[in-house]
Amino acid sequence: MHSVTLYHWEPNANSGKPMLALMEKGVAFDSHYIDLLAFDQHKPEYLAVNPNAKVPAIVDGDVTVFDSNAILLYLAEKTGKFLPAKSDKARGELLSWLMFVASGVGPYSGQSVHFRVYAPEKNEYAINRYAFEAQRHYGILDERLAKRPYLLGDTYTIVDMAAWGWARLIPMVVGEGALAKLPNLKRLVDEISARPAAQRAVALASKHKFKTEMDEEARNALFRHMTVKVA
Ligand SMILES: N[C@@H](CCC(=O)N[C@@H](CS)C(=O)NCC(=O)O)C(=O)O
Repeated sequence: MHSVTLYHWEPNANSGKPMLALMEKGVAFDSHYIDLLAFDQHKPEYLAVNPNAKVPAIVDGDVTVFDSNAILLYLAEKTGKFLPAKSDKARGELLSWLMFVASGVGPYSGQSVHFRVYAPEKNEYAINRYAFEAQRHYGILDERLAKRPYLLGDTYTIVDMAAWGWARLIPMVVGEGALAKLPNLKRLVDEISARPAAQRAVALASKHKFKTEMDEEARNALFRHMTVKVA
C-alpha cells in the first residue's frame, strides 16, 4: 500500500469511519484536515480530490476514493481485513448493510442534526420527520444486533465501523436518552468506542486546531442554500 493521505474534519460521523478503519488495519496515513467552517472543502485543490466538496476522502498513490463507506470498502478489499467470509451470501449481506448505513442511516441522521441543531428556524415538521426516520433506521440496526454480536454475524467488520460513525452521535441526532432505548446498538457502540483504534481516531482531533465559530464564513461554507434560491 502506498502512503495514504486522509482528508478529514474532526472525527465526526463520516470522518471518524475511515479514521477508525485505518487505525484498526494498522495502515499508516498522513492526516490532512479540511476545516469545513473555514471554507476548505470548496478550495480547488480539495475539489480535485472530492468534487462533492465533503469529507472524508483518501488518496492512496494514484487512487482517490471519496465517500466514507466507499473508503471503508476500498481499504477492506485492499488489505483483506474486516470483511465477512468469502461467499455470495456473505457478500450480499455486506453490500446490503453497508449501503443501508450509507444511504439511510447517514443521510437521515445528517438531516436530523441539521434541522434540530443548525436550521435558523425550528420547523417541527422537518425536525420530526428526520428524527423519526433516523430513529427508525437505528431501530433496524438494534433489532439485528439482538440476535448476533456484530451486524454481519460473529465477526467485527467494516459494517460495524460504518454504523459506529453515526450511532455514537445518536444523542445529537435524535435526542438525549435515545441511545439507551437501543440497548443492542449501544452495546456495539460502547464496545467499539473502547477499542484502542477508536480512541486513537478520536484523539487525532486534538492534533488539529479546527475553527469552531459558526460565523458568516462558516454558514456560507456549510449552508450555501441560504444564499442561493433554487426554486
Ligand atoms: N456521503 C458522504 C457524506 C459526507 C458528508 O456529508 N460530510 C460532511 C461532514 S460529516 C461534510 O463534509 N460537510 C461539509 C459541507 O457540507 O460543506 C460520506 O459518507 O462521506
